[in-house]
Amino acid sequence: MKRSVKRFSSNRGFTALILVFALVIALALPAIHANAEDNGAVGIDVSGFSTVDIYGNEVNGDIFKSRDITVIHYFAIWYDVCIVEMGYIQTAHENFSESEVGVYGLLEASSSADICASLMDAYAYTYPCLMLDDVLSEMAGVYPMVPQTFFVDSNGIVVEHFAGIFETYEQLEAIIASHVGQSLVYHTVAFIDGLTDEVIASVPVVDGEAAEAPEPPVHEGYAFSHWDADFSCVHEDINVVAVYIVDVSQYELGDVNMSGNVDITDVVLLLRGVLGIETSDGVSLLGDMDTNGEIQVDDVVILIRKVLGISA
Ligand SMILES: [Ca+2]
Ligand SMILES: [Ca+2]
Repeated sequence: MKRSVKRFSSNRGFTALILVFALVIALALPAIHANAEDNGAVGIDVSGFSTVDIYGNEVNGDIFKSRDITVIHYFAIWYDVCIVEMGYIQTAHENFSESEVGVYGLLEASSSADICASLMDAYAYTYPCLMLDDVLSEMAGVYPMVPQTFFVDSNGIVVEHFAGIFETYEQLEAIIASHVGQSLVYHTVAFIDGLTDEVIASVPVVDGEAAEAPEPPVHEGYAFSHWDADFSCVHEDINVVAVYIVDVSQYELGDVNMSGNVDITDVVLLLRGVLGIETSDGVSLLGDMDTNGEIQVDDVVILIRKVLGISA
């Protein structure tokens, strides 16, 4: 198995040109980098990406399906450390089986595909390089920096995110090796708004782990009560509904249709409630005019008097 990292012995004139170009641009642009592993993009689902490579060939999320792990190296051709890392990426491309490990470059937006193609040709780099689409941009945009390297599992979920510069090729290889043969099973937890039935968030969760709940939407007149299912240890796809309760403090007693004022409509609704024709949160929570704990005819009488202004 070939282990050596490629050196840049060929085409020195081209290298000089690129490095001068890199220096000029690097001085002009805020290239931020840090030698740190970070969980920034972990959990992002990129299975839906659809783009082209630097030669215009179509590539989509199917590339993840057959592999244990896919490496995506986000780089710029104007930044010299990225050029060095391209050598590491090529070595990984050669050292690991393509059926187990996918290896791709992802070209930063201001870099030219044509110049990138010339650069790869000059160094005989053969791994494919992708152009950004919206899905990949979201992943790469978690931090405004190059280089970054993303490790994506067979479900298309980012499972590791290395933001910054690899000190050695071996550092990259160790991360790849740690993921080979470890394809994780994921489930989807759909968090649903109990008032509107809309999906608030659809969250991928590793089997046996907990989902992180989104912030429940705010609804006027209601207060969030609880989620209706346990999602602390997920073993299947589940729906979790946000349960809301009427916030009675926001309404006047007797405003059983929660319209903001008390009138004859409320009387009719409360009467229907007493007769068992109508049930609603408003009737049960705001119709108990004498606050005796139940809805009965006396409540309707008190409400009629209130609407007619006979009593407060
Ligand atoms: Ca009303
Ligand atoms: Ca009552």
